[in-house]
Amino acid sequence: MTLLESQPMRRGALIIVEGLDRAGKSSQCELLRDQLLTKGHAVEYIRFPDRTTPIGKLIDSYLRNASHQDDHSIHLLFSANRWELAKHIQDTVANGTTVIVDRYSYSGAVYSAAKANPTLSLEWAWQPEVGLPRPDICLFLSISPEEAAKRGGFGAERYENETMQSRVRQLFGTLLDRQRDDVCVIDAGRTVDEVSEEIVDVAVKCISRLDAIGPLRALGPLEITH
Ligand code: NYM
Ligand code: MG
Repeated sequence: MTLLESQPMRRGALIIVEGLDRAGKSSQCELLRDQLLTKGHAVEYIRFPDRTTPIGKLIDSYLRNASHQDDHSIHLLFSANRWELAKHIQDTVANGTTVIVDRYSYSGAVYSAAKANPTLSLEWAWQPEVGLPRPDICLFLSISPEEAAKRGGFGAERYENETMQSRVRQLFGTLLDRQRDDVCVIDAGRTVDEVSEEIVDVAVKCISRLDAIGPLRALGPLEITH
């Protein structure tokens, strides 16, 4: 038996980082990537929305208030933007590379449902996510409204206002409760280093559990809690 045959390739992990605007997601994703690389893991870092694709460009224009879209229509574009990378994520993970994703289906469902459009419920919003690669772990960076306020004013993009953010916070709570198994809530109100240390620790533990988890799974329908 050759060395290759005796040591089958281990897959990478799919690690999602979620949270409100200003929770520090992007900085923490970059720190996590650097730490995992230092530890010898192969890593790729992806952000959603991916504004570089044709669909991503429509989303970018909408977020910058340069264009208008029906709420359902833009919602489905955000989802399509994940579907267009789904195969790439599957292949990358299968080839042994851990994929870190900055925002995913949770942001997708929660931000759209936060618009309080009577025909766009959280359940409706989740539906197009069913079947996408399911994260091995979702790290939710939790920050209080007070701490968020300390981190400076809102940006100029759509959704970056108090009303939306407080609805988003509430809906994240509802959604993450229903997906409890895969979620790890991180107190992101601490120093960058403290937060990073915990995130790296959780990510490394997740990678070491992959044999027990088995192959990459798919997102299922929302659990009914009532
Ligand atoms: N957003 C992001 C959505 O509304 N739906 C989605 O599916 C995703 C991935 O885009 N305010 C919103 C949340 C953010 C905005 O993201 C841009 P970022 O990470 O702030 O660039
Ligand atoms: Mg933002």
